[in-house]
Amino acid sequence: MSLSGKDKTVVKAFWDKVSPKAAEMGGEALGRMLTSYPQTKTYFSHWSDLSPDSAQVKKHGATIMGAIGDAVSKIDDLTGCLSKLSELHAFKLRVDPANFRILAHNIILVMAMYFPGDFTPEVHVSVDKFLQNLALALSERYR
Ligand code: HNI
Repeated sequence: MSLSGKDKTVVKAFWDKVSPKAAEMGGEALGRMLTSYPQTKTYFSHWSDLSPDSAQVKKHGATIMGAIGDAVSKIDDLTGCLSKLSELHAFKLRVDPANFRILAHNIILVMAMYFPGDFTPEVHVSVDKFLQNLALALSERYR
């Protein structure tokens, strides 16, 4: 399911709205993932606090959204852009790639919470496709 030109335009325009709030939204999405999908907590067992209010969760949520913002700006080459991160998650962090979709789901949810007016069904379908493509690019080095 490749991104059309229209998908890319829609994602970039929506990201322009989101980006001032992206760091905070990343913390919200990560905190929700860790609570609602507790199996994901195993990867962060070295952190002292995995609650949604945790400073570590907020900081890492901002880091993740920073990487996603970078991917938006390189939307024509997601595989190249995410190659290093894919390698890190595959061989060092050993994250099961099924979890990328779980995080993507939580990010979509938080986008709808923060931007209920802007998050139209049209935006939803393009952002969902983008995050699925991002998850695929992050899974590229698992071989
Ligand atoms: Ni992920 C570290 C980006 C999904 C577990 N992750 C990072 C870093 C970035 C990043 C950036 C920091 C890299 C560095 O230090 O050089 N992660 C992303 C992105 C996604 C993602 C863009 C998907 C949208 N990561 C996930 C998922 C899990 C995950 C779904 C597990 C459920 N990531 C980790 C762990 C670390 C990590 C664990 C190391 C955290 C630490 O600092 O201890």
